[in-house]
This record gives sequence, C-alpha cells and structure tokens, in this order.
Amino acid sequence: MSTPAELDGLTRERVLWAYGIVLRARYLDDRRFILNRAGKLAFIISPRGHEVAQVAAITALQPGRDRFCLYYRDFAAALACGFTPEELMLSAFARAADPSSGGRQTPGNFGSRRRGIIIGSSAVGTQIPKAAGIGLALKWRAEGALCYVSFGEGATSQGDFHEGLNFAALHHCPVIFLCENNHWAISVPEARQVAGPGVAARAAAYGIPGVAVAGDDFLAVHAAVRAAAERARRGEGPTLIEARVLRLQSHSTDDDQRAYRDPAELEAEAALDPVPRMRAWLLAVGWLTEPDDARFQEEVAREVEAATVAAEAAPEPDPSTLTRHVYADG
Ligand SMILES: Cc1ncc(C[n+]2csc(CCOP(=O)(O)OP(=O)(O)O)c2C)c(N)n1
Repeated sequence: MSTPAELDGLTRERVLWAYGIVLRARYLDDRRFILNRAGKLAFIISPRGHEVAQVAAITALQPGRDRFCLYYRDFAAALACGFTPEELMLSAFARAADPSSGGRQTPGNFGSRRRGIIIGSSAVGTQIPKAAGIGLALKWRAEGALCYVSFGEGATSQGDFHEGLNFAALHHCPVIFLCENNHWAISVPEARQVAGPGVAARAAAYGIPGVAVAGDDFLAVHAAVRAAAERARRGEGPTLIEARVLRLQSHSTDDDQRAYRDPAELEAEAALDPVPRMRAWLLAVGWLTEPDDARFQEEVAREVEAATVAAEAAPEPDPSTLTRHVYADG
C-alpha cells in the first residue's frame, strides 16, 4: 500500500501531532490515576475513550483565534488547545501555579485567557448558554472567530442546552456544539436520559444541522467539525455535532461503574479503545512505524514523568489568599 501525502486535507505531520496529543492525554490519565490511588490526588475525571474525538475536533479549529468552552472531561482537548502536561498536573495537585484557577477549581475546569479558553464551573451544561453569548459577541466583532463548546449527552437534558441552542440558532451565532456522547451520565444510561431519536436529531428543532459521527474515527470527527467551522465563519450559524464515544473509566475516581454496568459490556468496550485503534490506523496508512511509535511513547512517558515531579514539588497556594476570587478584595 502506498503512503498517502495527505488524508482529507490533513498532512502526516498534523495527524502525528494529534496522535502525540492523544498519547499525552492517555499517559497523563494513567499517571493521575496512580497518584489518586496513592492518595496524592484527591479527585480525577478521566477522558479515557474520548481522546481521539476531542483532539480530532480541536485539530479542525484555530486555537489562539477561536474561543473554547471546554468541560471537565476535555483533558485531551485542553492539551490540543495548548495546555502543557505540567500545567494540567499543577491543576491536579492544586498548586498555586495552576494556570486555570491557582489550584482553586476542581481539575478539569480549564481556563486560559491567552488561549481563549473560558473557564466553566462543575454545574453540568452551564457552559452552553455562555458559548451562545460568546458566539454573539464574536459575530458582532466580525473577527471571523467562532466558539466551540463541548458537553456530555447528560447535559442535553438540561434547560441550558435548549436555551443555548435556540439562542445561537436564532441569532446565527458562530458556535459549534459538540456532544461527547459516552452513553452514561454517571450511572444513568442514555436510554433513560435522552428522549427521542438521539442527540443529533435535536438540532432539527432549532433549524440547524445535526450530525452524528463515530468518535473513534479521527477523520470523520475532524471533517464534521471542519464543515461546522466553515459554516460558522461564513456567518450561517451554529451546528450540533454528536460524537459517539466510549467511557472506558468510571465517571470519576469517586465512582465505580462495576456497580451498575454489565461486565460483558465493559469487557467489549475495553477492546474498542480508540487510542490503539488510532495507532493501528496510522501504522496501516504508513504514517507511523513501530520504531517511531516506540520512540514517541518513550518521549511522552518522560515528559509526563517530568511534569509530575515538577508539579508535585511546586508550591501550594498561600493560605492568606484563600478568599481571593470568593469575596471582593478588601
Ligand atoms: C446541574 C448539575 N446536575 C448534576 C450534577 C452532578 N453531575 C456531575 S457530572 C454528571 C453527569 C453528566 O453526564 P454527561 O453530561 O453525560 O457527561 P459525562 O460526565 O458522561 O461526560 C452529573 C449528573 C452537576 N454537576 N450539575
């Protein structure tokens, strides 16, 4: 088989960059999980199973120009937007130098003014109407920028989802609504959460395109987000994309999904892990070789280890600043 020069407009260099981000997210997740079990990190939410979809989406956008309202499972998306492994570890250890909140927010509430990432809260779905408002501001400013907002399928049961989509559709706001549908909202399955034919179908009620894609298919997610971005930048308004992914971990480290999920289903899903599938795809198209992959993985493992050591050694927030951002100064 000949090695393609480009796939769907993407160069080998760009896709290998994306694969590197996916690997960083996975290695960070493994490390954070161990640190949690060792009692060093209090609470972790895992992106396991979502990484390929998240990075494929961000690869179709323009960090630095676009705005991002990420949600708590978006570790791979945050890395793709420019967060470093060390910054994410500083947040996990609640250190003063955590760029999102100085160690105050739950890890996973990503914020970075210079990267255009607007910090959210842990209240499910609240980022969605915010993104619609940001989209309206971007439209008025006519910068050609758009706002990307992500959330789980559980969030689509919230009033915030419907208000946000209605507002963005009505005002033709340049917004991409990306639902990472992992079929579970903690212990509530999609069938007991989402009425009707599914998340993407809800777009029809607002007169906007609704697209469902396989979240482990890098090119499919990338193409859907790219088309939505082109539509938004042309001034035609928002798009709702549903990326169907797997939740390969429990909801959080405070949850144990073995208590409510079928063991056979968990085993079947583990075999569909999108990270080795992306690796196999890259090997098959000739963009990755086994030795290059081994070198890549070694580099990422070293980077994550260095990030962990640096973040653990970093100073904690000064107790005298405890009420900063809680009460007005003075
Ligand atoms: C308004 C609100 N209700 C309930 C919760 C508790 N809660 C936190 S995450 C979550 C599940 C959300 O599931 P989903 O939107 O599908 O995203 P996922 O975590 O599966 O990625 C719930 C119910 C919350 N944080 N905020």
